[in-house]
Amino acid sequence: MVVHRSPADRTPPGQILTEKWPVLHYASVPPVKLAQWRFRMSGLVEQPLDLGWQEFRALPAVSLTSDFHCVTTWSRLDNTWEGVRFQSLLERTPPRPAARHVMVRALDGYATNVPLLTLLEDDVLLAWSWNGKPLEAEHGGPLRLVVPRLYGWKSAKWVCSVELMEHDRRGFWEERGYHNRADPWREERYSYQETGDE
Ligand SMILES: Nc1nc2c(c(=O)[nH]1)N[C@H]1C(S)=C(S)[C@@H](COP(=O)(O)O)O[C@H]1N2
Ligand SMILES: [Mo]
Repeated sequence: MVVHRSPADRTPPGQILTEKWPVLHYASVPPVKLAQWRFRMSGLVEQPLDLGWQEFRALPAVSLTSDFHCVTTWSRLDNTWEGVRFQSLLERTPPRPAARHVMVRALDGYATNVPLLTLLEDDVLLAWSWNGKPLEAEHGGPLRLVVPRLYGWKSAKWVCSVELMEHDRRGFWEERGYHNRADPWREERYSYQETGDE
């Protein structure tokens, strides 16, 4: 049986639905030339990965629809993303047994940390398309991370590398007062709310 949840049921506490798609980043849109673009995977992996754009696009692609929740209180439902599941990357580049955490880095100098288990969820992907169109540069094109179950700052735009780590380290906003875990259903917005189990 397919259960259709209403928009209200899909809106976490303290969030307001928007049909528009706001643009949010701390600096400016980095220039990207696809011919020079690289995606690297390093740290606790059996073999480091270094792919060019054509190689990345040749990975198995999926189309997934999910909701997006930004800590500044807007949520946008039903975004259809096309890209590569994070799972697929790890099938290609198996993690070492000690890997527990991931630092995701972007071309504007941004970084965000996510637990490896969260990135292995079915709905997490590195996306190059949104609602049937190529992902616009201001929204993270050519490639961004999408982690629907966490606040939007974990969905890094202009992704260029991921580092698998044993111990957790905090990313850009996590070091500047935002919550390490960032689950919108628990309203984990700020670091002062942390209890130590994240
Ligand atoms: N590289 C990078 N990724 C980023 C950011 C950023 O400043 N730099 N901002 C984050 C924040 S705070 C949010 S809410 C989302 C916004 O994505 P959007 O601009 O596509 O709506 O991107 C996230 N990813
Ligand atoms: Mo955000």
